[in-house]
Amino acid sequence: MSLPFVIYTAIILKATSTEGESYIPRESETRQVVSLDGIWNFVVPNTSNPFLGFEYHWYKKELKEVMKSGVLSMPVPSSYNDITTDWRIRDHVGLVWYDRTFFIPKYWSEIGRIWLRFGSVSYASQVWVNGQLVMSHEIGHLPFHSEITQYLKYGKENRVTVACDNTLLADTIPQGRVEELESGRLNQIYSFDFFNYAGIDRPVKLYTTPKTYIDDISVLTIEAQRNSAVLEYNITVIGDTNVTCRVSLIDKNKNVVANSVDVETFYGLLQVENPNLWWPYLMHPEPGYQYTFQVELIDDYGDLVDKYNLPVGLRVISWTNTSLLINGYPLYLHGFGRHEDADIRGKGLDLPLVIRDYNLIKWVGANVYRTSHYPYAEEIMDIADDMGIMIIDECPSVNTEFFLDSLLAKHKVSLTELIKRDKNRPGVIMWSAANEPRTHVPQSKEYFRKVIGHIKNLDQSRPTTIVEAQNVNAVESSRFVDIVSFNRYNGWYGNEGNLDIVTDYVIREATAWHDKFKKPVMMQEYGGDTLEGMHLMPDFIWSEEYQVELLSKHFAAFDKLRASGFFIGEFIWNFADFKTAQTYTRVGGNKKGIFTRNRQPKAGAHHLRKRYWSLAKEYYNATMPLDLHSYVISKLPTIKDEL
Ligand code: GCB
Repeated sequence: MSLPFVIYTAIILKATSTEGESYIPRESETRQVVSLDGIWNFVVPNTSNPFLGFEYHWYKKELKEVMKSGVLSMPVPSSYNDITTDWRIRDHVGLVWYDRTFFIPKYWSEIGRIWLRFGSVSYASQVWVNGQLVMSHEIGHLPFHSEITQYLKYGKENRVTVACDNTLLADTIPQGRVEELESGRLNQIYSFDFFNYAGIDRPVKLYTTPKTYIDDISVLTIEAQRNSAVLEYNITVIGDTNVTCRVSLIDKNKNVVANSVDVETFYGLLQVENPNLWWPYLMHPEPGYQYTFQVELIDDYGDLVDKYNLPVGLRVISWTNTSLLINGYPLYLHGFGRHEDADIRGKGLDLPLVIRDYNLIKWVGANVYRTSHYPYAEEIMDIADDMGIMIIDECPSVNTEFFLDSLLAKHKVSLTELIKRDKNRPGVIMWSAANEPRTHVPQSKEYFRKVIGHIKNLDQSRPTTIVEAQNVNAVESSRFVDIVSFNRYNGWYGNEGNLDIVTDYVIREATAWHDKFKKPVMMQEYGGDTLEGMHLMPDFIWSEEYQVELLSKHFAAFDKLRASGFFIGEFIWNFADFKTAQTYTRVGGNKKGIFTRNRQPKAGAHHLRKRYWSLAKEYYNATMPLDLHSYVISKLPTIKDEL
């Protein structure tokens, strides 16, 4: 079979790694941010010639000028797949095109530098401004940006064009395969269990910086005690480095609690007396406390050149062979695996949904989730930092089957970009290098030794994990990590209907992982598909009763394991129902959520809530919500006394 897209993905996928400033654009006295979100023009090319757009230079004109018809309206940010009524668009494999126009005020020509930044485009993309190629990026769920100062027309209308390719192949992250059907249509095949949504799925921003600007900031809490904390910082500046860098740590009452001026190295330490440490939700009455780390560049005349305000939390993560600690206190993690997923918008960032999800996370009493199976939007991460929700930050490597050198290189790039993006976040407590790679395959050992080594080169302040699903006896890759994670679907993909075996199986397996690797152990996935509103008694698979019972059998195992001293976390799969590829094992998607896709609770959510709050009470003496148990009966001592 000839696969034209293998060639054009090769063109489009020539990744130019993003350089410099990796943090989210924020406005300040020296910076402006303008959103390019809204309705863009959208074209799905005639698949008989996927090259058409490149051959005819569609990026040189407006799509509406190029095309006689077929230009659709597409919201940004959103996945494009479920917006239209056409299954061909939903299941399209290959390139799609977006464009829109925008105005640049005349005075911006004097402002310094203008940048264009995409929160993510899935999977690969090329971007043109006024017909000139300004950047290419490969791997979804990660931001990229480029300076576009020289490509803009000032005081005039400008145009941005994006070609986006969703093709997954053996050396993309994640892996996939494409087949040509008898009908001539291309079909994307992948083994991971979520819909391969695509498009400009996160915000697009134009922003300005001065010519001399703060390029990158790294902060690291190196000491977090009750009466003192020490923050190490490292700042890089691009442009005229003959500026003074003033650094201040400002508390929520706007008091400067520490500062320093360092002309030479832009590196230093800040000491804070009686700090407000960053504590997780439920562990402290004021969780998620963040200071503002303010960086100012000052020129010889004392004028402000550039300024950036970064929220920072003071906290230290540490770990031993049996435990994970924050600020010296042992953690017990109780949370979820999740997805960025909702009807219509797919993986598109949707702020009402984001806040609803956090309200549910808090309601249910979870203190953590894993960004299964890819990095989540920065807006979502910001709220976790702010609310004190801990995050296991996963890169987009899921179900890796073939351990190619070319894949390893990209896997490392995905981790570099992820760590660059999230290195300063207090909520991120661990890096997950992959979900369910085929680690029974011998080549996986060397592959993951390199992957974990790469993470350690970039950040040693957080532990690492690989979320394993192969038989513990066959796995070697978890030798390299700090915390062992495993997924297992007892009572669902094995022994379905036999819930009486679950507790023992879970205890046995968790113990085996610990015995083999001598590391703390977490169960990262367990659960069963549950059709909302389906009630069957006695419990039967797919019913809400079965999910409740399946959870209970795991809870019993977790309690025994907690007592054993090495078991540090339980994560139900999944927070909410989500869309998958079409298969006879999925009725409209994966239904293992304790919430529906519409974010309403199943019976399992109420059940889980009682456990998570009880754990929070037991470990951190959290105050239980008053509505945890609905009113049933009061003791009437007077009646008994009278008898
Ligand atoms: C898994 C995967 C997850 C799936 C889940 C399931 O092991 O990690 O992506 O969705 O099983 O429900 O099958």
